[in-house]
Amino acid sequence: MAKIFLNGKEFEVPDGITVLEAAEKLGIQIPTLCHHPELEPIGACRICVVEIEGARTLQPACTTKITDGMKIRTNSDRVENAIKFNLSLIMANHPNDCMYCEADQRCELKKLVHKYDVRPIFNPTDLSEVFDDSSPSIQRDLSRCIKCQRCVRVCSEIQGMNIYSMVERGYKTIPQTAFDKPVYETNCISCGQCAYLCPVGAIYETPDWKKVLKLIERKEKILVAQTAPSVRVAIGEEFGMEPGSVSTGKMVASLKKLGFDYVFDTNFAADLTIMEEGTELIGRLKEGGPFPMFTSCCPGWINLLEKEYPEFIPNVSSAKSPQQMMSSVVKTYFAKKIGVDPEDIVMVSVMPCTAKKDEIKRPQQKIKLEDGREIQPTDYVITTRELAKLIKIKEINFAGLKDEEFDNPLGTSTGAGAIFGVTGGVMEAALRTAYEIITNKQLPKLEFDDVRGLNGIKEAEIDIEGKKIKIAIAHGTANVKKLLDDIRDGRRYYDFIEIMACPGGCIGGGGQPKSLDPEILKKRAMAIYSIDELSTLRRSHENPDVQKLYEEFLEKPYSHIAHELLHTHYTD
Ligand code: HC0
Ligand code: SF4
Repeated sequence: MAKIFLNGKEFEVPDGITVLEAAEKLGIQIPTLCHHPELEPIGACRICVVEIEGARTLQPACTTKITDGMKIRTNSDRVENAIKFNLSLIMANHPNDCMYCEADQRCELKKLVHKYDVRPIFNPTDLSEVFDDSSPSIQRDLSRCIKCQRCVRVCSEIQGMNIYSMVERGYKTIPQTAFDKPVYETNCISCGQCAYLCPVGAIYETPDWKKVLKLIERKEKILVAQTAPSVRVAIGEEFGMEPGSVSTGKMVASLKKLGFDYVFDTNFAADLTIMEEGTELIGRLKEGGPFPMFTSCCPGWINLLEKEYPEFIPNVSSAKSPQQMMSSVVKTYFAKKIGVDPEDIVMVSVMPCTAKKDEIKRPQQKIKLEDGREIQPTDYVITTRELAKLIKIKEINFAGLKDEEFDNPLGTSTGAGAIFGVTGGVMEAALRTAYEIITNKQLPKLEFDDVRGLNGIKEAEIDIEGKKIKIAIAHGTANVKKLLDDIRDGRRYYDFIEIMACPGGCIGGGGQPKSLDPEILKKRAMAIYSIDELSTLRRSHENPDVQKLYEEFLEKPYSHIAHELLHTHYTD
């Protein structure tokens, strides 16, 4: 432990931590912009400066390590003036047309500019704008960039993709792609982590909320929504609720209030995915491969597969993701049930993910109707943040809403479907079903502890009737690449692998509410597992509505019609 004096008071703090970490532990706020708990500190923005006795200049709190006896001031006039000055330098090159900016109320810069009452001290410089709307998933308006480099760092440190680097000098410095290519023409996998960490509105999800708002207000078609497993454990954060709150009923109620005619649960389709993917796994186990088999539900992973690891294409499950299974079933089975033309239904998905916006545009995902028309199953994807934006625009009091239930028959789900939203969850759900179908016995314990937790790569060996199945789970694309490289080069072998591109799985998706809480993924994961624990049904094959869907329409897993509607293929 080290003794420090912070703003005149004596404290003991652990050795080796930074001034910023020490202040956070002691409940003293130091403003930051480039800092993020998931990234290595770089001291680029100079907003976290503090006075340290004996040092000639102010020091950045994020990179300065505590030493024994250190005397630190965070509240002097000198510190405040420096923060104001540094903020005004940023504002000299930053537009102040906040009413048009996607970051709106959550902009970290705007909050600090307000707090420190900063006015630009120079005339705004005419920065040649870089506007990139090439991607269906993310847009870039680099006239708003504050050079914090969070996008560059998350894309390289956590995702291992290295799509951006800082180019040009001085105030013209921006994060740019190689050869200034539009981001969609690079190897970008659309994960949206750069947008998730952007403190301002320089990178953001492609704003489909505007189109959805128009749909709601014009109300010309039947509006159907589906909500992904991890939206319900995060959306409350946008409305001041405690991180880790489960807001399923309020989320459904808010969509109904917005004007959706039906709200279905992607968790239902997660159960359906297990029936299809589980059957595929059992088939491969009987036929001897190809192994390893990979899960297919994360579209960021599918983009990585096609762009950088095409040799694994035959290994990936052909099952569509739950999002796409749900929409395919809505526009066929459900449309028939309610007697409407599928093209009179607009299907909107609420997802934690920006890559889902890209997934729905894949031509291989189209479905063929009985009369030969080919249609796109999902029409629009909005992120958790975009749904919150719509709720705020419509002045709906989210926290005060009375819980409502999903509609039927596509609203019932099991705990196995719920855990899809967290790393390891798809694997656990698949094992629960595969084990019981292969052995014809009930699992003595439903929880597979080895596949849980936030370690980047998890592995285990599962014994199913004497047959040992080696499994692995990877999340965060840098970890995923490490695992794939090891498999490709023969350093590791597995039978079944779950891949999620974002850290934590969908709970940490690029479209989730922004958070600087270092424990945020743990809190959201705990909320997901609590949904499973409280469910009466916890195995996908027990879902009565999934069983009914097979009886009435799909016949059996892997049937001809299931193949037509629920499976896809990949291209390099
Ligand atoms: Fe996910 Fe999904 S679990 S990818 O993370 O499989 O986005 O939450 O909706 O489709 O169910 C995201 C989350 C989903 C899908 C499901 C899967
Ligand atoms: Fe990198 Fe993901 Fe952003 Fe693409 S979307 S630039 S892969 S962080």
